[in-house]
Amino acid sequence: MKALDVLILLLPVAVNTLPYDIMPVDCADVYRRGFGHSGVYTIYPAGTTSPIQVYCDMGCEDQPEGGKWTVCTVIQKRKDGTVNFYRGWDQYRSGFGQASGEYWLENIHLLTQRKKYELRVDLEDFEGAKAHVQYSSFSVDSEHEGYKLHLSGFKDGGAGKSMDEHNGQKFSTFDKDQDTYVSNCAKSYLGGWWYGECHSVNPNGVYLWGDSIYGIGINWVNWKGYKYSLKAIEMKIRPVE
Ligand SMILES: [Ca+2]
Repeated sequence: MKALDVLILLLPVAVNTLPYDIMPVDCADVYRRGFGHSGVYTIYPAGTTSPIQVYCDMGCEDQPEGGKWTVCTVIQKRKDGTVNFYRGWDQYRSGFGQASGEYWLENIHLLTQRKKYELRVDLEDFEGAKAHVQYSSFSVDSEHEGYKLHLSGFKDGGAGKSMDEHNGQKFSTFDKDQDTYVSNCAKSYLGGWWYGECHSVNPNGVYLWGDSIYGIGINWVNWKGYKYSLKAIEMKIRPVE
């Protein structure tokens, strides 16, 4: 039995508290239960019978002096090319990869319905340079609505506004073209993403160790252009206070 499960069993159940409320929905909930180390934890965004594994980053923002410790739920992670991200719709819906490594989290839509979140995306190139962006509001509509992306409140950490272009787009995979382009962007650029006509960032593209064929790598155009594929990228969310 995992430490987290033990803790949940030991949590006193208040008279008016449903089981749903005592299960952690995200990493912020995990942290509140006393787990302060970054690592893999179990969360229940879809309820008690649907546990999912996630990586919790318990220090996801460079804090100014006296700043608050910030906890993020990692929803997407690339770092070494060990997981294939060129997958179909069902795979993006149910999530894939390993919480300890590279993955796409299931139930991102459900998470963003449970709480209001902001988004942070951390980028790293193969020379060790880092950059990030933040959006003070991040949510994803239901599958019925095409998993449409909503972003606002851009704050630059050196990576530029590339992701803005994807605000308001539906999610597309090679087997479900919901982009706004005449052809199939997911097929052209070998990922699954909120493609428009087609992309300015391609976090779920092919892992290419630097040099990228135009647009198919893990590109972030305002930072490195269409011909550079990043070493690492992490998309993470935290509840708005
Ligand atoms: Ca299309």
